Amino acid sequence: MERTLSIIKPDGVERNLIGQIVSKFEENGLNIAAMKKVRLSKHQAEAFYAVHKERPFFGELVDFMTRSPVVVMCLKGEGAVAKNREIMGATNPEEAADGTIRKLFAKSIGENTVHGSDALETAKEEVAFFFAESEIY
Ligand code: YYY
Ligand code: MG
Repeated sequence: MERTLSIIKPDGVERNLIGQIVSKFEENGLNIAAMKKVRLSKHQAEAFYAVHKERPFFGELVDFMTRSPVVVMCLKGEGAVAKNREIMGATNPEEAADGTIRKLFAKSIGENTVHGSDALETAKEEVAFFFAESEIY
């Protein structure tokens, strides 16, 4: 069983899409092992996306992610990291496959509705960024 981190970003929470997005994960065989709503601080958003700190979009990304609350989840299942990325769709919603969360809901590459860990190692770090082991079921 793998674990991965999912975030419903501010644009998804603001548009009342939490239920529809969670359903996508459950329908595709992923289990919600932990879940909470949080408002990220600037410091938290900068730390979470530190890998992108030299990129031109970093400032906008941090502003967006701190604009309003997000929902963070630990998803669990067989091949959860890759499966979550598949359910999410490509970073740019214009390139995302039909039926994916980003194709269905995302408005732009900047406001693309969901985050998902990109590899097993980053998944471990990202899950631990938000959840204590005792909060994961
Ligand atoms: O993992 P994923 O979210 O699909 O994309 P990343 O390349 O890790 O970028 C993180 C985040 O940064 C992306 O979801 C939106 C934003 N972003 C952007 O605003 N403009 C880009 N050209 C690339 C990424
Ligand atoms: Mg990424």
